[in-house]
Amino acid sequence: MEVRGAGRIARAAAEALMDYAVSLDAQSLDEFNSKIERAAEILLETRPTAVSLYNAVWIVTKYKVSELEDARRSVVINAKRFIDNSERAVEKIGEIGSRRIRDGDTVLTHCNSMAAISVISTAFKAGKNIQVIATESRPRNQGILTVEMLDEQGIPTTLIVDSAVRSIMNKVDLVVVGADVITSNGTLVNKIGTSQIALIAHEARTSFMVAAETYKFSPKTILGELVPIEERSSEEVLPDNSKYKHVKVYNPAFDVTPHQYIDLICTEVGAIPPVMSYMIIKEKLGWELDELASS
Ligand code: RI2
Repeated sequence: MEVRGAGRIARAAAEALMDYAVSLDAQSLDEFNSKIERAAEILLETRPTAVSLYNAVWIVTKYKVSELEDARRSVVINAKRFIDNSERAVEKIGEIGSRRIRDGDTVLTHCNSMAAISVISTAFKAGKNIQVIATESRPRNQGILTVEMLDEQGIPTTLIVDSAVRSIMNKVDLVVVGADVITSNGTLVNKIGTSQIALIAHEARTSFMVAAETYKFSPKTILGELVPIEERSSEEVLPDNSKYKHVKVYNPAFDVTPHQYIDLICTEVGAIPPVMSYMIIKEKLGWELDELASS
């Protein structure tokens, strides 16, 4: 949990693989490949939900070479390119998504998404007079990180508890959230609480936008795989529950928002309706079904 945010997790994994490849002691290409494969497995085990991690590891470890030193070079080149593209994607999402924010709008965001914050701050830097409402995002309160970041930029922000969303939705013009995973049919998996915000926005006819790099789309969902939802420690919710004999804590970190509640997904290659998600997986991520089935 030291690295948080789906994009940051992906970049950290790419960097870790790069550093490991540079210093890895191997006598043959086979030995290098199997050590990199093991490192990739260890990284993937750290977070079951965020597909950004899976895509980053896949992109960085995809090379076809016959010499050991070429393999080492490939990992370094792939990782650097991934990190660079990922940072540029966040900027581009800001440019594209901010066009949806009008002067005078109130924007609600949840948790701490760099992609969503990029949309908000790009609109603010363009001179739009906006207000932000940020949820606390229990149980780890990542909303506090968001308000800190917005405050540093001078963006007027109101912090609310998660359960105040319905009370305030009539004052909101647009909801912007990030993504941990987007499936092939445009379903969103994001920080717990996102789906009830989407439902409330839908009821109030408030637009709901997702800001997500293309590597947040999950290729495996084309094969029908379900997205595993990480359940985190009970101590995040109740620091000491040993005094209760009949109480347990259920603490899922993410929830599922159906595509019907999403107006738009803003990626670095354009703003798309959720039903176009399949195209992103096929054309941008370039996955082939047989490759997927064997990975
Ligand atoms: P960026 C976070 O989850 C939040 O759910 C956020 O919406 C999502 O990652 C995307 O964040 P966690 O990994 O990649 O902190 O846009 O549990 O920064």
